[in-house]
Amino acid sequence: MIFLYQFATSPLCEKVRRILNYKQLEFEIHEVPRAKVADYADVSPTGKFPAIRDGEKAVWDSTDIAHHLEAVAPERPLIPSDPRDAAMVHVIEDWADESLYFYEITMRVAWEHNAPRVAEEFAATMPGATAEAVLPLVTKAAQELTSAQGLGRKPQDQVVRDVERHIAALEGLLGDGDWLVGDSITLADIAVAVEVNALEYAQEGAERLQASPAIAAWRKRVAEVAPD
Ligand SMILES: N[C@@H](CCC(=O)N[C@@H](CS)C(=O)NCC(=O)O)C(=O)O
Repeated sequence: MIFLYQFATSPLCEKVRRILNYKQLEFEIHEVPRAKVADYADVSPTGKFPAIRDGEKAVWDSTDIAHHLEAVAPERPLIPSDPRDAAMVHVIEDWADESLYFYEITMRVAWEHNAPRVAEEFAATMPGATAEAVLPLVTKAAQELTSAQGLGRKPQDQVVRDVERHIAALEGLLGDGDWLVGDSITLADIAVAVEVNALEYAQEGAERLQASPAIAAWRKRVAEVAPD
């Protein structure tokens, strides 16, 4: 049995759930209380989640988890055997995890006009907490994170223009194909789809995504093949 340690509201944790489901692996979810992260240092010494425990082995970081699962459950592959395709999957996954991730955190959680849309979901992971009490805390944490990273210091209209370029790039990558790399689902599709799912919580993200039937159809394909 695999144990997944997660924050339910994290797209990177959604990424791991979808990988596990695509690979048809049994797993049990353990929601990490945000105030007790230090108690989980044995599964995630960085204090970041997702992390998994698979038997004796603990693996943290969604990319390392994806590669671990690919090694132990190669039957339904998500990383292509062709080296160029594998390289492309790696680059696209990194774009999702290290760039798109900060756009979604900025727009979905750090921007005060969008944050109320996610307050209920954050509160649901914190026993006894109300959405009203949770909202200022998660927004402040996201503002500090994105300010330190840099995106949080950009004017909002510039961030939206960046996201428009990212959405156009995603449409360009898809072209007339069904998947981002090759002719079957890969880790790249899952990594990008979870960030797009999170971007949709932001009003500006939802408006731009509504204008793209190709992205909508691709998200539906990902959700069918790799469900949450
Ligand atoms: N590169 C890591 C990033 C994980 C990450 O940043 N997780 C966030 C939730 S989405 C987290 O644990 N944040 C808490 C913190 O930074 O203290 C991965 O892909 O797993």
